Amino acid sequence: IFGGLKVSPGAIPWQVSLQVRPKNTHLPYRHVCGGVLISSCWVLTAGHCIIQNKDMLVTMGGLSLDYEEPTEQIHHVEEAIVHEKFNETALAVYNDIALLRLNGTDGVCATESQYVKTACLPTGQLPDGMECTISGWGATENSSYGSNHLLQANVLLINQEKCVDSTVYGKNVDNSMFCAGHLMGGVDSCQGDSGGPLTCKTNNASVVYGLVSWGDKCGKANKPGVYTRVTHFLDWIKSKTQGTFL
Ligand code: 4AZ
Repeated sequence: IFGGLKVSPGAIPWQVSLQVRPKNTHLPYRHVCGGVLISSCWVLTAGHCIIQNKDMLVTMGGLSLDYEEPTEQIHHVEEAIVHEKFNETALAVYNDIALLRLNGTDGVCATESQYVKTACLPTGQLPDGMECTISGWGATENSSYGSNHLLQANVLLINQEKCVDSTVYGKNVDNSMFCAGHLMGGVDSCQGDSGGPLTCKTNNASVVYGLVSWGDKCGKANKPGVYTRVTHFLDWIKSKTQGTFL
């Protein structure tokens, strides 16, 4: 996160850290991406975060990547479902969404607490200019390695016509994506934040409106972050989780 502030305990309780290690090794798990808890056993993340043949776990309820906090829950990933039309090109990432099914019994995986809560799925489009929140442990203006403490920043939803303007991203952005940020630059998501939440508060509930996906570097003027448009994938999410969501 560029231009961010440290998150306070319990402020972004749906944030997860997706961590991987080579299969069947004792190498340490390392943070690769963010994700969003949407029900006890399901996490949304970006398609480009899924690396095949790796052991995967998610941590939630913690703020630091350096040590395990008493509030933290760790869950193994049983299955990663990447969108069938996920496609990463040199210019853009299309259908950049995946579902992680956590290991649990009788539909219980994550346990709700002050520090662990689900985000709501959106029910419709939100207005241009709305202020929303991004968060993650990704690269910052001071460190390309990222932050050991979870950071957050506020960004604005950018009009789609502006996002596809030739001075911004042009035709590389389709309607399964949207831009958010500040056209002046400085406040943005970055590498390592991918898959993490862009949430907006509507009717006092936080809805996961976007997932950190891609962009032209980070924090540059006229190159806002590009987010997976979660509303475009509601039917896909329902079809993949049906019967096991809540
Ligand atoms: C990345 O490389 C990446 N500024 C993620 C987000 C953004 C740019 C790059 C958005 O994963």
